[in-house]
Amino acid sequence: MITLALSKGRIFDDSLPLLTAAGIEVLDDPEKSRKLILATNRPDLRVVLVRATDVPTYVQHGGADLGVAGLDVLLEHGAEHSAGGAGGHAGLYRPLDLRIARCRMSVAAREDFDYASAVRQGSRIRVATKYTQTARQHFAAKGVHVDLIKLYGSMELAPLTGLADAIVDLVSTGSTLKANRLVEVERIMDISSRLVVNAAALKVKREPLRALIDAFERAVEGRG
Ligand code: PRT
Ligand code: MG
Repeated sequence: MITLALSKGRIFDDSLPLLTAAGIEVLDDPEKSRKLILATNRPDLRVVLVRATDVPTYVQHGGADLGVAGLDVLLEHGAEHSAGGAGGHAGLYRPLDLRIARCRMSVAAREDFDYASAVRQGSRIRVATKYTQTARQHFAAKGVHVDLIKLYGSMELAPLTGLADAIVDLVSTGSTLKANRLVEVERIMDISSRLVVNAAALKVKREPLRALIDAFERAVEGRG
């Protein structure tokens, strides 16, 4: 049996066309059923639904053979799990950029906050974010002094309430920032979802996993 970890919502939705192109049909609709294990048209392949941030954990520890996770999630996971010295992605093989669920990680602030001069003057900036590891690395590389405030959601609220001067968050259309009268003041990086594979599984189930990775690769290439 091969287990593929996906998260509900945009990762699942954007993965479906790639699965279809690879000849895989998921037999349940996660929005309608409460099942966490979904059968597919292939008796040797099942999908498990986990939180987006849990996908790397499932794959790294073998709860799933492979999975789809945003680069944002993978970077945070890698940094968090590298403290032991074994490397943040030990056992996690990352063969493919699936080019789905694309967005960018950016710094945003209130219209009346002069980010450029704060940076130029070397002021300490208070930054609220869910992505503390990525933010820390970004500002350290620029030599900007920041106090990071860890949040788990609704980052946009932080500059509006005076909790922080700026936020680091994902932006796709920009309408969330706009609705909260925030402006994107710096782009940190482009984000897309990646296929991640358990390295040990790749040895034990080499043939079927290779075939699956190749099928995904062809599906990605086919979409240009
Ligand atoms: O939502 P939940 O707490 O259940 O989990 P999650 O946020 O981890 O999962 P989900 O499904 O929201 O996101 C999964 C992955 O999709 C992320 O890890 C990203 O790699 C990718 N992705 C792509 C995005 C976006 N685009 C995106 N726009 N993830 C989140 N957003 C959010 C963003 O944080 C902001 O709140 O959408 C808002 C901005 O969108 P725009 O279009 O208004 O700019
Ligand atoms: Mg979300």
